[in-house]
Amino acid sequence: MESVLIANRGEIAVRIIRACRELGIRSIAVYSDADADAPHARLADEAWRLGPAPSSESYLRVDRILDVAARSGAAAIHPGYGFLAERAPFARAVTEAGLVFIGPSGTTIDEMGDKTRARTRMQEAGVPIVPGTTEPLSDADEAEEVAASMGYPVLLKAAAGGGGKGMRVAEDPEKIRRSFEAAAREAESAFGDGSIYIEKYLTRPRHIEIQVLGDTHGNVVHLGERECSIQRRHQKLVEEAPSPALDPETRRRMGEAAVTAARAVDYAGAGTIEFLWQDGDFYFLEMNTRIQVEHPVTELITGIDLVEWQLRVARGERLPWSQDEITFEGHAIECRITSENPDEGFLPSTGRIRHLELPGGPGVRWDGGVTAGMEVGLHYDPLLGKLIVWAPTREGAIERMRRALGEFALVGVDTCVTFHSRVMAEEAFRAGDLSIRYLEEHPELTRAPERTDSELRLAAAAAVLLEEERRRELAPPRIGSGSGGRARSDWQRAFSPHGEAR
Ligand code: MV4
Repeated sequence: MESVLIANRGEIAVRIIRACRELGIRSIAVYSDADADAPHARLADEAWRLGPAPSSESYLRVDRILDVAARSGAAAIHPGYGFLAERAPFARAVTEAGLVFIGPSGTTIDEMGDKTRARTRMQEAGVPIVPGTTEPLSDADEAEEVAASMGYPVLLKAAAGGGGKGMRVAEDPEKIRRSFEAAAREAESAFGDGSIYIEKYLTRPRHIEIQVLGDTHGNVVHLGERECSIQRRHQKLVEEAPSPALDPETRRRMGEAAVTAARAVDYAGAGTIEFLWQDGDFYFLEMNTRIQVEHPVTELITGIDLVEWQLRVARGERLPWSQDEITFEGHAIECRITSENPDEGFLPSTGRIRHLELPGGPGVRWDGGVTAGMEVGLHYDPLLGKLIVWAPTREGAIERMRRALGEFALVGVDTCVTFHSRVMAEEAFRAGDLSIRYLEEHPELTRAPERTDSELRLAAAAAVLLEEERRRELAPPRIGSGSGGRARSDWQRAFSPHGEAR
């Protein structure tokens, strides 16, 4: 497997290219016209154009990706996450073209994509599932009957769904019929399949997921859990490992359940078993058959490079660890940095990145897919990169994250950095009191507070830069300043160590 085509973009494409390089594997990037100068296209050993900016004309074009794979001589394709990562037909097309798909088989992707089949497989394997049906409901009458027998509130879910589409809560018998019809309609339009099943509604659960890793020789291990409860509209914002809620015994039980789940489907590669956790009990929710955005927090507490091991497993290597040899050290937190304004309802922001200053120092990692000078548009997901920190304790990780967020400076598009600083300072978060209702319960995190120092600093930087740019555009080209060196720009004057922030 000397070469891998990365069928993705942004931070995950950069992440995979780096893992390829460390293994001496040739990296082949693909890019759309909007990404011609993007970091992933520049960092790879070679880069091939897919087509115009829209994903439907580029990153989702299976025919064009396979055509590049053939012309570049790629031996394998890594789908990353999103785009085609969990589309069984793509996985099958890759293997039918004689290439290695870095991920599980199309059959496994299909099986875990059908939420009722997944629940059935887990129930058979003895993995606890949320109480409810494992078959779609035939009609609103059956929904009414089953809900009455289970007790309200109940949750109606799309069998072909996931990520919250086609989901409806019904608090009482008056609502069940309307909720069932609405869920079926939404599921039909979102997935072309209106099948709906029903579960007992857990009112304040935590979202805790377990990372699993399997090879093609029947070995499966788990790499501990990630707490992913801080979400907005099913988009995770802050993740951490380990979860502040789990005691060692529950961690062992959940890990065991996750390994059982992976074995039940002969899982090969990196996968994630999602659970809901409430009042000390946990229930299987879904299985994700891809590398996830938040994988770095697991890497930092286990010391295992998950993308490297996806590649190693894909080329037939055996996992070198028994479960007991997987150890956990310290605490890691990830903040997703998106081009969204948290004080305008996370409104997506576009523009050119005029300036980017990244944090560093001990225990700070930036997995990014952007550089200064790049245009941020609306074609793709607003994720610019992830800021991840590690420290020996959770408290240490929180303080380190606060420092790192304070060092982060991006001028040109809005970001949600200030939201993350507020979360790190918020007492329920600091106490580990989390659930999927966190944002709902802390509305103050997404209001415009009085401007904080770092916000003032950033506003000043932006004003200086924009003024400098305006002057540059107006001024005649400089022949060479008398002092021999370039005159110090307003920016340097304003922010040099001995300069005072305005
Ligand atoms: C649930 C639930 C409460 N009770 N199932 C959200 C999308 C999909 N992953 C399943 N989801 C949920 N299923 C029962 N029986 C609450 C959610 C849920 C959720 C789950 C995890 C993380 C964030 C969430 C946000 C809203 C709802």
